[in-house]
Amino acid sequence: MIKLDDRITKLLNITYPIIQGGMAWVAEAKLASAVSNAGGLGIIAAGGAPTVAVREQVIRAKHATDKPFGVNIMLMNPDADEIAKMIVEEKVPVVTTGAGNPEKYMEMWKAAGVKVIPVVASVALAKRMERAGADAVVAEGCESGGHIGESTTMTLVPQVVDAVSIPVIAAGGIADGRGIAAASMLGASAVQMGTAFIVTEECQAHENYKKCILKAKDIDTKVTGRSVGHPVRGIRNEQTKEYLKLEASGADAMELERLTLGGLRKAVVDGDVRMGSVMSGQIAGLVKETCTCEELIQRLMREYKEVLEGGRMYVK
Ligand code: TUI
Repeated sequence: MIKLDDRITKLLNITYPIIQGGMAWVAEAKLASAVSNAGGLGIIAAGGAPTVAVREQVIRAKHATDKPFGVNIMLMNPDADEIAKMIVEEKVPVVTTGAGNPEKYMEMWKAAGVKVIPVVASVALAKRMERAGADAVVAEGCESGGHIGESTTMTLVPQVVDAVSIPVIAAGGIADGRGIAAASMLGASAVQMGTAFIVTEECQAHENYKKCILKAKDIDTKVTGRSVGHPVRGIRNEQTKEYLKLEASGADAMELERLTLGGLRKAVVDGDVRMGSVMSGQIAGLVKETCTCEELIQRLMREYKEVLEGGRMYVK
């Protein structure tokens, strides 16, 4: 029987090997603290927010939990340098990064005792991150929502596991105990999930956003932005339809950006799921009910154990 090892739970001082992904606009203090209180690792997403707003979320999370939590820095954020320093000032226990290479901050974070977990979409970046002193990496397959790489979770995770000695956290396409068991078979030490946490009661995303995920079928996500080198996965709607039409007609980056600028805020905060960006992973089709973070994590662990003990979860 193959089981997830305890390298990540030990490293992060958490009960369950389940990490909630840092989703811009969606992953705020309320969600992150609920996940941490339930025994996983909650993460506050900086997204494109200014430092002052991210710091406020960190302070809120500190009031809401005494368990470890993390901050995700989206490295294209113009405030990334400042947020990187704020993490040290506020003694945030864990930092994850996305959409870039965080090497220039590693020394500062390591010196301050912050656990550093870059999200990578390739073996090359995983190796580089290990050399730079990362404590672990999240290997994120292109089943994920938001900004994605080229490889699937099934192909990326074992290749990253073979290429590095630090623990690997699998992400992309995981939303139940079967997914966690599969990740353990590929050599992962933990999983990171995003889409499944969006529909939890503690997540403050707009009800329309949650409904889109709850009613999505297997084929309901689309990838836009491949032509401009910035692929983003989300639930198909009027915006993705128009975007893909423009892309096929050879529109330039400026024209395309007009369609997506502020689109995530529009969907998450205003509930405009027609013309906003409803970022979501391909696993949305498996996400069918709302529950608390505690209930979700308990269910995931129960299902995972059932699968390990002989596949009971598959019996109808
Ligand atoms: O970062 C993510 N996913 C994201 S970030 C995001 S914010 C956003 N907001 C509005 C529009 C578009 C995006 C939404 N989703 N995942 C981690 C991730 N990192 N996926 C892929 C990468 C990545 C890609 C290239 C990391 C590094 C990289 O190259 C760095 C290098 O220097 O080699």
